[in-house]
Amino acid sequence: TSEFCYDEGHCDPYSWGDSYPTCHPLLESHHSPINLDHDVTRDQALEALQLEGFDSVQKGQWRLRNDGHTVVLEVGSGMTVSGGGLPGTYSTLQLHFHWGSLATNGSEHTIHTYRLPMEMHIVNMKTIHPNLTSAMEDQTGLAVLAVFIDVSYTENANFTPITTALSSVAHRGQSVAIRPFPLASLLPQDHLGLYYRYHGSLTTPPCSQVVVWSVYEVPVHISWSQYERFAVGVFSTEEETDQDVLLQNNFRHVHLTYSRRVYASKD
Ligand code: 1SD
Ligand code: ZN
Repeated sequence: TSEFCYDEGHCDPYSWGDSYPTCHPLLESHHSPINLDHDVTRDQALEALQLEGFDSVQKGQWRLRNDGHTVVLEVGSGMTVSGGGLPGTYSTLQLHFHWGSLATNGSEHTIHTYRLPMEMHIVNMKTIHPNLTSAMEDQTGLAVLAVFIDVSYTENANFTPITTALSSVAHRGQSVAIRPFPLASLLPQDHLGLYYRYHGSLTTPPCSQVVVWSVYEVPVHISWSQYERFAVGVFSTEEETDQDVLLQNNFRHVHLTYSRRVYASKD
C-alpha cells in the first residue's frame, strides 16, 4: 500500500483516490464523514446502544500507538456493542482520535456545517468475522461510535491516562502500555441515547464502505492543555528523521449523502 497523508499536496485526502481507487467519491457512493443537518429522520425505534464491558476494568494491558496518521488505543477483547438497530454484535478493537491544530478544529463529522475541535472513534467489528479482512467484505462489518470532543477550561481526568501518555508516542511507530480503565468514562455522561445513524465508510484509505456509524450528539470536554498535547505534541514522522512534522488536521473532508437517509435516535 502506498502512503497517505493529510498535508496539502500529493497525498492529501483529495488525492487518496489516485492510490486507493475505492476512495473516489463516485456518484451515489457511501463515504464518510458527512455533515449532520436538519434533514435527519427521527427513528423512535433507535434505542441506546448496549455497551457490554464498558463499565468494568478489563484484564491485561492496552497499547497506545502512533501510526503516523493518528494515535490508536488498542483495547483487549472483552467489550462488545449491540442493540440500537445494529445488525449484530460487534466487539471493540480500538479507539483513535482526529484533531485540528492550535488554530483550526479537527472533527471529521460536522453538525450544521460546524466542525468541533476533535472526534474520537471507537472501532468495533462484527463478531461473526474472524478478522478485519473478512469484515471488510461485509457492508455492515464494522460499527464505529463517534464522540465529539470540545475544549473547555477544566481538565477531564478520565482522559489523562491517554493525554499524559501522548509524550511517549510523540513519534510515528512508538507505542506504550496503558493500564485498562472503564471505556465508558470517555463517553458523554448524559444523553447516550441521542445519536445519529447512517451507513458510510472508513474515513481513511481504503475508505471501504462497510461502516455503520453512530455519532453521539453530545460532546465530551477536555481542557485546552489536554487538547494541546494532541495538536502540538504528536508527529507524523519517525524519531530519527531530520525534520519533525506535526500530525495535525488529520480529518477527511465531508461527503455528500446522496440518497442515503441519516437517522436520529429519540434519546
Ligand atoms: O482511521 C481509522 C483507521 O485507522 C482504522 O482504524 C479503520 C478501521 O480499520 O478505521 C478508520 S476510521 O474510519 O475509524 N477513521
Ligand atoms: Zn477515525
